[in-house]
Amino acid sequence: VTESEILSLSAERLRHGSASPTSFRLTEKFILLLVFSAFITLCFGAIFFLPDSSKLLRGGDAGSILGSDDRVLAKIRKDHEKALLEAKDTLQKRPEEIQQDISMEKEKVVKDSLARAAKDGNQLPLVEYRRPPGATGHVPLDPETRIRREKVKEMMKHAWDSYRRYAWGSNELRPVSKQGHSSNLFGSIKGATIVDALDTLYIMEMFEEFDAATDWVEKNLDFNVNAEISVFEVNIRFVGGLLSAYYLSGKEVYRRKAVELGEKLLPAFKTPTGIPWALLNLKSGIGRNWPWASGGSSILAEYGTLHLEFMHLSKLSNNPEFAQKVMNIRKVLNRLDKPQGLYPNYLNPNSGQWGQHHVSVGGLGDSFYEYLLKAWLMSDKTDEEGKKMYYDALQAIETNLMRKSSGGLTYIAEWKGGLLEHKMGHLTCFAGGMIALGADGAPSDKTGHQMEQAAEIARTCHESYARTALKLGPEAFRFDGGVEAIATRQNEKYFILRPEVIETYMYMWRFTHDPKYREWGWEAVQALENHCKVEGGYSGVRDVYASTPNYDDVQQSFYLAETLKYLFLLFSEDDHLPFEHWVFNTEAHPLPVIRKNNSDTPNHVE
Ligand code: DMJ
Repeated sequence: VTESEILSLSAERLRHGSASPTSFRLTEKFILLLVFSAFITLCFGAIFFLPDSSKLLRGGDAGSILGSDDRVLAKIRKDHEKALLEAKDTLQKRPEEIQQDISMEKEKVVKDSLARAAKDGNQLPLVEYRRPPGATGHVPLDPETRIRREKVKEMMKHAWDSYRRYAWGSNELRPVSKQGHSSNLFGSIKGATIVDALDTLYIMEMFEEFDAATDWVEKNLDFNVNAEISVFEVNIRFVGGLLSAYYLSGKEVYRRKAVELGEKLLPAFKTPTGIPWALLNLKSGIGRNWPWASGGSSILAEYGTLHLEFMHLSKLSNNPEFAQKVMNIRKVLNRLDKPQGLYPNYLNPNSGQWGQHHVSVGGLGDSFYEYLLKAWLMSDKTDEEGKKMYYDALQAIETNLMRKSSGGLTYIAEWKGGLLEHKMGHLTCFAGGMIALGADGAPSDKTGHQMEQAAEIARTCHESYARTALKLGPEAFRFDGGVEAIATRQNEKYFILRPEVIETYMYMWRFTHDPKYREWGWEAVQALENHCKVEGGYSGVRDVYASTPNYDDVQQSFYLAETLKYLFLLFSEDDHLPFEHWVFNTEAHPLPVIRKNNSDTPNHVE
């Protein structure tokens, strides 16, 4: 029966007036029966197929259905009340408390996601790699500078090829005996020279060598060692070297290895104050301090030289723990009284009190000051705390340690409980470069003064070289007993290929373009070639005042990381690793400035 047939039947009935049920014709009755039985089938079907039908069929009565509705309603009401109470609680909190809750919640989310990632075997979050400007440079226009730059590259090639030939995989090379050398600073971690040299190879565009080094790192660099290492040395050379190699090349293996090693260093911070131990067993995670350091103290230049690398580790791993650890060091230091505004070299990690009141801008103190300034620069100048600590410390150093000799040489002495020792270390010579780097950010009336100080320190350090037979600087020189800028003790006359004087020439050249700094750098190149170069590489010498070199038979890894890199940059254009984009760690490993518009800026992590 079609719709139109039913319609026509109804129309006919209308035409004949209203019809009683008894007057239905057979066909009509049949159609009605059909419609009725369809309706019954539909109702019956509904009992089976409606969502709650099973309950009905299981014999659930109306009361129990109503009961479950009540329960649902009660739960909704309870949730609602709970949410209201929570909202009320939150509104009663102070904004700082709310902020703290948010950061704790955020931290928890990060930790959970890291734990999940670790479980998946994928330890690192995805980061977008963008090469910062100036990773490689171009040939200088000036022909003499071009030749000098090429010469430095040749020196690097000789140092690297010799290491590769005689000591591949060892930490350092013995260039006279032509074999490997292992210092106990790295425990049984291997390949210090390879990791320290990576970025120098890259910036000199020695890519075949860089690839060979990468291959070694991928296959052999292993931190799962049951041995005690120096936290400071491993951080500045290995973590720093790996981070720079990552930022220059974008190769993931370097990010992975840097974070892996950073995690291995974290147990060093398990002390009552959070001031890390100097030495750490990488397997057991047990730390201790150097036995000779004032009553079990940690060393300022060691625990104070982790900041730059650890901020980058947090950035590259999304793990805020690294940054928190180094920010806590600052907190501890800021709570302490400083004698004359100076930072003693020794601090006890258990009591949080200073050890002996010895102050130095050379060994045991040096890079702590450097990292305060560079933390500020690397944070895109947002780390105001680091900035203040640096300029305050420099003021105290100027007042208490900086002196001028009767011959007119400015030097930075050592301070021992208020008494001055008129000696300046080769290590202290880095301060010329540091002061020049910070001069621009100093209060405006101090900028010129600090540039002068930097230039004077550079001149003094140059004198310490010029007054020797080999034209290489001694380990320490004195300004007493009638001498100026000369080593008087036999055990201070050695030169171990250190970079600090050349580092200062490089900074001074960039800031002043005074040609004398390139000349002084070139003098150093000639001295290195004449007195340190041997068939199997470059060696340190035991006495710079002797007319012929007595070799110490060690090619230090920092010779490739720092000395040759700073020489190369001294003879390069300023846009190669420009200071507005890169900050050098204390081992000369370039780290990019962390831009403030990036949500991962150091202050944000803090
Ligand atoms: C390097 O390892 C670093 O420059 C450190 O800060 C001090 N000593 C050596 C180089 O002399």
